[in-house]
Amino acid sequence: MDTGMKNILTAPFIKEMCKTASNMYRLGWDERNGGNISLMLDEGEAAEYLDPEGKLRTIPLGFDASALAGKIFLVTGTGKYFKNVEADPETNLGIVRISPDGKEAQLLWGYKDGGKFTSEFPAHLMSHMARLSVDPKNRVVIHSHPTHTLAMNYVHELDEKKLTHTLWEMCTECIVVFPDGVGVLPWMLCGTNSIGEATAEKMKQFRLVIWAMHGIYGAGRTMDETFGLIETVEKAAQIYMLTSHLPRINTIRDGQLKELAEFFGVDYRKDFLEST
Ligand code: 2HA
Ligand code: ZN
Repeated sequence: MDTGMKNILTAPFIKEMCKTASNMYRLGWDERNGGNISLMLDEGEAAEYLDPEGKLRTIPLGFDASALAGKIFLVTGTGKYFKNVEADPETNLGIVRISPDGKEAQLLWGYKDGGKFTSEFPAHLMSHMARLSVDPKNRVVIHSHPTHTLAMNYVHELDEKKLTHTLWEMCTECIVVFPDGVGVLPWMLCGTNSIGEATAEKMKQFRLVIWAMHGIYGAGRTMDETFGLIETVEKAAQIYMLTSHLPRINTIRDGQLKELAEFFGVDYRKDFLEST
């Protein structure tokens, strides 16, 4: 039967999701079932590949997502391994539409083995809502367990100003990539609405939020932007972990951070510089 639909496995959004999950796995950031990704799809683009009436089943969300009613998300599955996404997207990923009352996700494609979305989907959706309220172009939320970022959590103070400042000092481009800094949540139980609400609250100010001793959340307009944010924090954390036990002879000074931010025209957290 020719439905006129394009093959979804050829869709750019599926390919990009697969590539991102594979990259993150190979970087060692997403062991076992660690990490999750959600991407809000353009409705017109999704309709080229999916019958909007072709609802496979509904899955309760467990919180009120009515602000996202009708929105369609491509999201990694619970218990699924990033390692396996590329070889079998239809089992490891799903596409869901938020129901009109915001209480359920309508499964349009994927989770072929009867699975469902990541346990962190409430945190993702709440983060989408928070980011959309400050940036209507936000589309992506990524959660990951990058190694050096996590290591740094054990040896550096988990204070937003101090942590951001240290990261900015580690690579010249950091303040340009994440001028808004990095938010930090204390250790909290994951997979709950509470951590989702706390993450979303931070997301109103930050595109990056550290979950202490667990990992990081990033949000952005595209997969590249969001991945790049996490990648840049991870690079800075790696430099920190390679150098923090050695005598520090050189550093990037606050005046230089300011010069960078001004030259590249970014609106940075001025209160995160030491001198303020
Ligand atoms: O989905 O990373 O935080 C696995 C996780 C939960
Ligand atoms: Zn996690």
